[in-house]
Amino acid sequence: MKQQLESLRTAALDALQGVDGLQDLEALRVKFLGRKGELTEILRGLATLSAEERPAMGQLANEVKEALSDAIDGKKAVLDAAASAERARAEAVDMSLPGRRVPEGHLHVITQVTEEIVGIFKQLGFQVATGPDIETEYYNFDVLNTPADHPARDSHDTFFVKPGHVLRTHTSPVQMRVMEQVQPPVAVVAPGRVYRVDYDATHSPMFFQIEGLLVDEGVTFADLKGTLMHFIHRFFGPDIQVRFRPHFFPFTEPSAEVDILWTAKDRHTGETKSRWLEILGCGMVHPEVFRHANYDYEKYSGFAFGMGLDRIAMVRHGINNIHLMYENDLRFLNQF
Ligand code: 2NL
Repeated sequence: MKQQLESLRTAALDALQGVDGLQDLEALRVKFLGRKGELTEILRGLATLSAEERPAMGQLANEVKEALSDAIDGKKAVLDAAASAERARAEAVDMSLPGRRVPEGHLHVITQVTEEIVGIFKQLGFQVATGPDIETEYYNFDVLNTPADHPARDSHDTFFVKPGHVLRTHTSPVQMRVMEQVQPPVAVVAPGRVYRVDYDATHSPMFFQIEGLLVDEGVTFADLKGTLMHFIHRFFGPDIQVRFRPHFFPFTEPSAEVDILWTAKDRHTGETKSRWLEILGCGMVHPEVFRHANYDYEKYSGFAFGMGLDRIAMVRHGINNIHLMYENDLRFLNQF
């Protein structure tokens, strides 16, 4: 039995050398020290020994058991330490790595231009007004002194929603609705979507416009000119050259169009070229418009203006096709 115990010890310690995983280690412990293991098997033989032999053999068996148990515990500590070191390595976070960027959005180029223009007029005391995209023919044309046979009222130029209703072709109806609500002095700007039957590189059937209206006692064309010059110099810079050109609108008299001398670098030849670009239309509000608004046109006068926001954005950024701004291609939009 002594020999059995010794060779068990040797075999177990040998086997322990080759163990490199916690599962194998547990299997080894069961094989040698478990309730049905090899040591238990040998110890059954104790009963057959004489009373003299039994204590010494019992003591040896205990020694072997302790020795194996200690060796296994020692090995377990080594394997545990290796496993936790591996886990620490695998789960390590390198705090010096750069973070993941969250994609950042920004305002659409037309919204940027709109907010900048609205901001300039707000600082002059204008208030912002809005209204519906679907308008009655009455607000879109009649009250604006646009006769029933005017070409703009044709279905070739205007989207008719149902008889008597159109997609507004300008934001003037917004100012008309304001005038119905409040007596002068009024100073409002009305930015918003407008619609016309038109499609080419510089026209989209839906586009953006801002109009302005100022009415008070004693307002003159000089006020119109001073206000618009202030706006143009703030928006396009103090050195920009400006030209007022006589024009006609049914809702203003006299009327003018305003051009700026725009200098741009030719993208192909690189040479700089200057040309007059129309940026807005304006005029003194027609007495007929005041009559529809129930304003006393003997007492009050006023000016109005309108400009295409898409057009302004295109001039400022050298965009040659209006549709680029409506295609939502981020490679285009992110440039602004
Ligand atoms: C343009 C020209 C203009 C107006 C709009 C207006 C509004 C009222 C009364 C009188 Cl309620 N006029 N608006 C006046 C002159 C020109 O727009 O070229 N727009 C893109």
